[in-house]
Amino acid sequence: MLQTPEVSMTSVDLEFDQLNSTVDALRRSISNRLMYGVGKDAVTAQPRDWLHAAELAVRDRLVARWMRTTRLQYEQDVKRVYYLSMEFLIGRTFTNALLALGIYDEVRDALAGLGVDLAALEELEPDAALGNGGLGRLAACFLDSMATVGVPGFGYGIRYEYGMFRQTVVDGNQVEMPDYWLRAGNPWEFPRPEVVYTVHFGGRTVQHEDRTDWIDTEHVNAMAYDTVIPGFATTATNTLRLWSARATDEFDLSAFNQGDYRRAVEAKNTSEHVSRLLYPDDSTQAGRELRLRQEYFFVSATMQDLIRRYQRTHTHFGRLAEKVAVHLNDTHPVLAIPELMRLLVDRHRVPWDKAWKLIQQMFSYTNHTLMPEALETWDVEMLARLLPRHLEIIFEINAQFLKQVTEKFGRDVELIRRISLVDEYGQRRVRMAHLAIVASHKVNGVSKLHSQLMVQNIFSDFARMYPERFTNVTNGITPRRWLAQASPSLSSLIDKRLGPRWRTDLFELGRLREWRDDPEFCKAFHEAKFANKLRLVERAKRDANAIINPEALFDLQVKRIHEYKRQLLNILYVIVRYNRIRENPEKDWTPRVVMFAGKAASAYKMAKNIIKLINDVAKKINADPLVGDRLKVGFIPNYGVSVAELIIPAADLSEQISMAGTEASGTGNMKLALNGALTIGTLDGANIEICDAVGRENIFIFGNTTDEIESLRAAGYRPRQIYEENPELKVALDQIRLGHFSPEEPHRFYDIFHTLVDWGDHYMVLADFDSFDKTQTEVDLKYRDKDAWTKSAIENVAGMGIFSSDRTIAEYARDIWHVEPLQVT
Ligand code: 26V
Repeated sequence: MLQTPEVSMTSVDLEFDQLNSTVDALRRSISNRLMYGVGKDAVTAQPRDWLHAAELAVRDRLVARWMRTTRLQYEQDVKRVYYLSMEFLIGRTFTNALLALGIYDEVRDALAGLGVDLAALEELEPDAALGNGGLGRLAACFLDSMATVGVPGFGYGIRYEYGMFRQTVVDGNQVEMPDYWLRAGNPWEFPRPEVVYTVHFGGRTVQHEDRTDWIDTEHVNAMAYDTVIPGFATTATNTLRLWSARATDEFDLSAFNQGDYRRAVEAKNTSEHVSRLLYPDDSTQAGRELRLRQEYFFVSATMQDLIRRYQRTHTHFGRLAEKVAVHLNDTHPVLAIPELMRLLVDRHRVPWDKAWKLIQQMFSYTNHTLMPEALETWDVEMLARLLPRHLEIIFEINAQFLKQVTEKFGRDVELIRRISLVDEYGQRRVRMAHLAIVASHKVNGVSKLHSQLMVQNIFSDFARMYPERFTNVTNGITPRRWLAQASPSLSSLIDKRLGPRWRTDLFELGRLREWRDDPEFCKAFHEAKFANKLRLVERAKRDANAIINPEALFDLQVKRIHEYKRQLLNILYVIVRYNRIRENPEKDWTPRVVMFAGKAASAYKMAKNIIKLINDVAKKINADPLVGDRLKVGFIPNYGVSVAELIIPAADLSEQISMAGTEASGTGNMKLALNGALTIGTLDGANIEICDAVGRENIFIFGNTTDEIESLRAAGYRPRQIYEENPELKVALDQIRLGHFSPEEPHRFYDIFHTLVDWGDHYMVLADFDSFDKTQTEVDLKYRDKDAWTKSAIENVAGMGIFSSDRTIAEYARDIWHVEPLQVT
């Protein structure tokens, strides 16, 4: 640890300006920041410079709160939560900070006084897209909620220089572009060059009588970057600390002196690769070693930081578990367990049993997927090479664990094989989820159904071993970003009826039910939704030159492209609907705009082909004069947090159509319902709880349940039979097969056809088609009855109280972390 000695911590009271936030004061601050922070004047300033200046002025107003919260946390010696996640999908920060501080209008007016349009600036900020999908966005919602409810929580992760790739669509195909989000600098982060830890790799271990040493390692430094996380309507703030890799030696001076400049910087470059980019993929072997290095890199720095912070106020480790909770966001940070064991036992000489006990009290783990292929395992051979000491520790943990298993269940060889931390079939591998469960006092799933399936299926042996360990905490979303920020029109309508309190107590929305029969309120609600549809229509015109009819039903499926999420079911139905319209154009069709958005993992061929199919189908339908406004199909590129904020509030219908038993929770489903979209969905993940919350008559449920899926499979599922027996479905599938949408390359979708018809249709698309089709007809009927639709939309918003991530965080705090909110007065 290269900490500067703490002599620099004096108790002199600094004199600094208390910043107030009147329009005048803000205008002055922004001007000052433009001059002295950015180094421009009003003549030379570009829009980006104004954004930067405004961001700095806003940031200044957060810093005093941040310092104060940090001081209070020390004074109250509070228990802290370390939320470890490989992903944080933050999106933009500027607007969020303005709303948290309650100075949006003031900053808008201050900028207007300087001749600058706030809305135009907001759009210039790049998204911090340090994540892939649901898991990463959940972490970001949790940061917002922890700060808002006052839980002293630190997010810890990696400061990737390249985040999630930018998706462009060229000729209907996804093309990935690098996302160098730091290009223009990141005004929200504070580099902490004095907070640096060395992280070791490789080498070997030496056993001494009383200790083990890990020697001959290579190393890289981890340097901290801190971002303030403001709480909403509270002065409490939290910190997101992201680690960036720095070479331990700047360059090889002797190589440099010999004129070999390339070799001189080579080692530096290689070691700094570790924080270069976010893994966009869970479908290739390539780069696995670098990914393992990333995982260890960030947890090692984090555990060293944890110990250092604890030791600032404590002389021995006896109270560590009273003061610290460590949460594992999926298995990616699981190496924190052997790393903390190593630090405690090898470095601080805590006896093994005592250290292990502390760890079990401190750690907890959330599982985010049941897909067996997504459960992480690491090759024993690779671990032995990169982290030899950690492998020894894992083996020791396993030995003690298997002893307990035997004590409890007798010598059951099959059980031992299944439950062991080491998978001995073929290449030996360490099962990270097993390690997480053994070391944690609580393990949770992310929806009721998922938590139930978790203990019935993938973790059933563990549930017998440790029944009290397993629990559910249903996911949630932050209403600040997903309603207040994303939908100003709906928010201000709600404010007029309920006041602003719903932002921090989402159950308040329940009171909207009082007005569901009030024609005036229903009209205003409809208008607020319509304003959001118009906003999207205008953007579609501006950015894609697309003309869409705002009166049409806006049907939205937004999420990662994956077979289990079944974008194919949706597009198949679109094709059937298209054929019907062509057959009978004169019928009184309910006009629809079907929109898709989402990224495909770059190595996931099938997912990329699904994107191409959607675009080919869209091209054909949108150009067909016989169809006109009755049906339009669009693929919106580059789905991410900011695109979501634009399109989710415009949706009428939310497609949540995964095969039952595959979507752990879903959080897009919550965002859409909170914005007044009605869900068409299967009884999967959190859809079930959404159904309970909004009422069966305000949601469109279809398809086979998890039990039915299982029986179908057991009875021998035959998709070809469904294909043969449903003539309209057969036509649609044949059109796909024969190149109706891809005449220039008739076999383009050969694999899609056969996957569904002949290769087992693993996600049972055809089995659910008929039910989906019939339910879509109900959707049309209801949409034609504007009042009934609006009433249901209101019921959806009103029922969303339970899906606030504030509720989720309160449950984690009470049942898992055992932390109290900070007292800020
Ligand atoms: C795995 C890997 C493996 C290596 C490369 C990068 C990578 C990235 C992500 C993952 C696991 C993703 C799991 C995930 O995102 N699960 C989603 O979690 C949401 C929050 O709990 C939940 O709502 C979604 O249903 C679930 O799919």
